[in-house]
Amino acid sequence: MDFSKAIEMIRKSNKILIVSHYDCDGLCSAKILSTALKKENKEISVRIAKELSKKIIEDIEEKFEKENFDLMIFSDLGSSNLSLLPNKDIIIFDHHMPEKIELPENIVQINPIVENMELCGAGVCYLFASKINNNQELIDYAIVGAIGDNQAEIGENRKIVLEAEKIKRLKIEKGLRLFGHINRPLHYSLTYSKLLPLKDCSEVVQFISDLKINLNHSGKIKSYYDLSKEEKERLFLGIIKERIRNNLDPTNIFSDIYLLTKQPRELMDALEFSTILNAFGRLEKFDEALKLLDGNLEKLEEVMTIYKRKLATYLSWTTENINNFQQTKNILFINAGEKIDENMIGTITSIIINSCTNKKIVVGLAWAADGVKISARSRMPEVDLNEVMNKVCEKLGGKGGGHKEAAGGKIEKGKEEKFIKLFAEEIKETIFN
Ligand SMILES: [Mn+2]
Repeated sequence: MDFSKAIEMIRKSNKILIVSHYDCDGLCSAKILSTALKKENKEISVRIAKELSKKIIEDIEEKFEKENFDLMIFSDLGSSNLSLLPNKDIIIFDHHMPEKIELPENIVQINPIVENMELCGAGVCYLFASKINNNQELIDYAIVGAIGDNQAEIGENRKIVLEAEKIKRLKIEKGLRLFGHINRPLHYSLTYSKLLPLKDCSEVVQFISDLKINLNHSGKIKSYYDLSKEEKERLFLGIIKERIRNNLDPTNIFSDIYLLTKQPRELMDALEFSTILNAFGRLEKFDEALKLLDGNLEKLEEVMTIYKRKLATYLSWTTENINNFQQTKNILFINAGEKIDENMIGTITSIIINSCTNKKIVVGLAWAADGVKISARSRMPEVDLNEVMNKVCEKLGGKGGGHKEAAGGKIEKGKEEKFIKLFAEEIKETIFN
């Protein structure tokens, strides 16, 4: 990736408007760019966007003109909307599939996909930041962005991971395959991990105490991270024994934990950090998210409580109705209408495909203010969701795209049934229901 043109544009400008995507990767991109550019004495303003519609781009252009900005940077978005972008000096740092038009002259685009590479948006921003100055400490956010987009082990992201380990900002440990290593009470993370064939929390608490592990840690409940080496060993052995006894594979219980050594405890586990940023984004707490990234943890607990409550409500609605949803042999359609917040339909489809169904593709549809938000997840290697979503949404006058295993789109309200039919046809199946 050649950053020279982008650097030249940065050197010439003073007041820069950064427009970034609202998910973990986008928020991390905004953090990296704004920190690095402030260091260069640029005046910076950040705008977080869920998507780039015509209306949003008009808003951005108006702000740009009114407040006399001289450069616009898009991060973790922009490439798929090239023809909508205004005729101003623009830099794009993105890793989404570019719109298939000739790149307008006013735009400098840095997109690893164009060069057949894989790197998350925050990774692109980090490489750029490290070209303009010493910005090593920003590597944390490149890693969190990659984890948020589920690609830390892939392509160029891997190189950044190795660099972070080398400068000791990242430590990768083998640990139990569960979520919330540092900040979740152990019995919760164990219960949700499904590592144990036990039904509920109280059985897990009993299991832990049978192993002579004291969950109490000066009035607070221990997390996985709080266990001593000996306690961890007892826990590993206990889980392995329990799994063998129940005829479950005892080998598949570990995963890598990415520990950001310089972050506060709340944000030290990169996976927890990415979940937090996604939660802030989906609740549209953009200012709070940027403050969190600047080290202000005041709102963390409050926002996460709201998020967990919402997620639990949506998830129980989905699982209660799962047998009534339209489905084919391979696809489950969660046509949620107003039952699920459009910002969270993607999370729900991810959870459902990972732990609540044997279907190979899950598609969620939820009402948004300006149409129906669609989110699809696939674990069928022969399917390219980016292509399918793009084609089907466009047929219905909407827009869609993304990645091979995860893609999204938007169509007009009332076209849900047509979408479902066309989508199933595109995957070449008939709807039985
Ligand atoms: Mn991204």
